[in-house]
Amino acid sequence: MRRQLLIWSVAVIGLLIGTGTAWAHNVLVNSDPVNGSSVAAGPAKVTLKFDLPVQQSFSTVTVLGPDGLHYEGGPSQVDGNSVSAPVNPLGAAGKYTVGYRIVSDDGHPVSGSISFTLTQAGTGKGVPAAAAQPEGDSADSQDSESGGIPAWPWILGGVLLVAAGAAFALRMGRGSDD
Ligand SMILES: [Cu+2]
Repeated sequence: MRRQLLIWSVAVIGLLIGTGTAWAHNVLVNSDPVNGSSVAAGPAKVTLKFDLPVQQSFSTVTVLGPDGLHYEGGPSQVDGNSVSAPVNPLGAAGKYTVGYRIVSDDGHPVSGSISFTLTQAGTGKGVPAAAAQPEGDSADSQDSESGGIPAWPWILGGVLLVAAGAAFALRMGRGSDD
């Protein structure tokens, strides 16, 4: 009975997709500069675009240079699905990492990074991390994180369902084949 296996597979996949959207956070879909790109001159600002609206509070964007110094030029601004931050003139040529930490549409914090390469050194000078950090930001961000619901019970539940479905389908198949 192959059909049983098929039905179970479809049911389990459907369930996983269903719970998947239930715990889905915002996902970065685009950026300017594009992740992995090379630029000859430093951008005046960086923009990160997500698939869902970003909440106004607690969003931070940092630009870290190859010299370990920060080049973000001020606090980030949220506009719908996008978060942008002004960028100071860049310094040394090399890889710049744009780190982000946002509060997603469902209230969960989402963080990650993209990078781009500056091919020609600019005239700018970065600042050390401590000076670049917006005041009181880290404490606020941690508060928002503690309110999140962990995803692991859902993942564990999904894994158990798949296992149960597979075992059931195998037993059904074996019984009818014999
Ligand atoms: Cu979430």
